[in-house]
Amino acid sequence: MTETSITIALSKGRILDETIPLLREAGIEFVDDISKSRKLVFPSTDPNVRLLIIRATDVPAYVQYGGADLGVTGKDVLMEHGGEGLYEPLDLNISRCRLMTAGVKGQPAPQGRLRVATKFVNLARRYYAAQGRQADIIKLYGAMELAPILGLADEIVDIVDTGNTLKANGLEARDLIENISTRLIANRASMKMKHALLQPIIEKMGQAVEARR
Ligand code: PRT
Ligand code: MG
Repeated sequence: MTETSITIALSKGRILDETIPLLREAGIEFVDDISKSRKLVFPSTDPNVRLLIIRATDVPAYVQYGGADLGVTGKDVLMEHGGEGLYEPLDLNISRCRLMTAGVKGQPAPQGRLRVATKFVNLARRYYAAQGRQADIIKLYGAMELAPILGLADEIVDIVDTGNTLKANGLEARDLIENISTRLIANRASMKMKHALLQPIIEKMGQAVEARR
């Protein structure tokens, strides 16, 4: 990769739809019809910029290790990753949600040691430690809502938006851990070496975010 080109790692899924209009205002649009493509790397209308579409959870690693100069991912994912080697120049204020603890409705968490099921194991470990609660963390990759119902865990740590998913599964939200939104992240070395290329993109995306507030 030369100093004149940059790579931006985008999260596929719900974040992508809301990222596309912000990129457009920075002059960056897909050339291909991404819905019909099986590619992972896409050219853009800016000849200096190529775009990756990858899993949200993989975006921090790509940016940390320089596979991409910029990335777009949720604050939840960044908190779980830890943020080493990353700058976070912009809050994109999209895909907003809350990171919460939840448990079976009407069945308060037991005193003493807790069993907690989550895909956010690092984050959960830090959170319960900061609360002074002893917790055994059980790593799951999806359908966290099942764990308390089947007696696998006393609580889960998960993303809540409307609360409908919790409700449909007989659970209730308990404590707010963090308000979440999508962030623009940058590789530390790229911010120095490619500043002239990155700065205008960060600035224009920032203006697009402000215009929507
Ligand atoms: O699907 P995959 O395993 O590839 O990854 P992913 O599920 O992390 O991707 P995706 O696209 O579903 O979500 C990516 C990011 O979107 C998250 O990291 C959050 O930053 C953000 N986000 C915003 C959400 C939600 N809102 C959301 N509602 N991520 C997940 N949810 C899920 C939540 O896990 C739960 O199952 O929606 C359900 C809760 O929604 P309500 O409205 O029923 O409360
Ligand atoms: Mg998903």
